[in-house]
Amino acid sequence: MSNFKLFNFSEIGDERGSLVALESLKNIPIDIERVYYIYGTSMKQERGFHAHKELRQIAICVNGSLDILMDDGNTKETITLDTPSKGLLIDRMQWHVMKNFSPSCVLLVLADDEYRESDYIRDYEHFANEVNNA
Ligand code: T46
Repeated sequence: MSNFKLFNFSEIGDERGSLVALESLKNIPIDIERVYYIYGTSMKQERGFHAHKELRQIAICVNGSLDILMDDGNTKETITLDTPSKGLLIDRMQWHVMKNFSPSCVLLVLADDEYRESDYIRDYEHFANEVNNA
């Protein structure tokens, strides 16, 4: 049983292809305020290395694949995203590292707030202290 939440989205498919529809607070547990995407990453690059104090996000690999190392301060788990029909909840106070990007990877991220650098914890020791003192 995983400590991290992976959603299997309903696919609406026919001979023309597949479609996934996501609606705030309906089939995803966040109210979407911002959307960004990451692409053009190389296999050797790793990104992330932070946790968010308040921000909640859903990460969806809409093309290609990558691994996301998730760490809530107690449990670490590597989750592979390799289909547009799955979404990973990156909840508040979850350290995450994105790696093993396939050349074609496009990672779409839905976020429930605007960009705020002050919401990031980019130092692992600080993160671990915050989690253990919570
Ligand atoms: C996260 C993971 C999954 C902006 O100006 N606006 C934005 O909305 C975002 C997301 C980033 N930026 C700027 C901040 C940095 O100067 O873009 C630059 C790259 O951001 P960062 O180094 O934080 O990228 P990643 O890939 O390490 O992390 C990103 C998100 O920042 C982060 O919130 O959870 O993807």
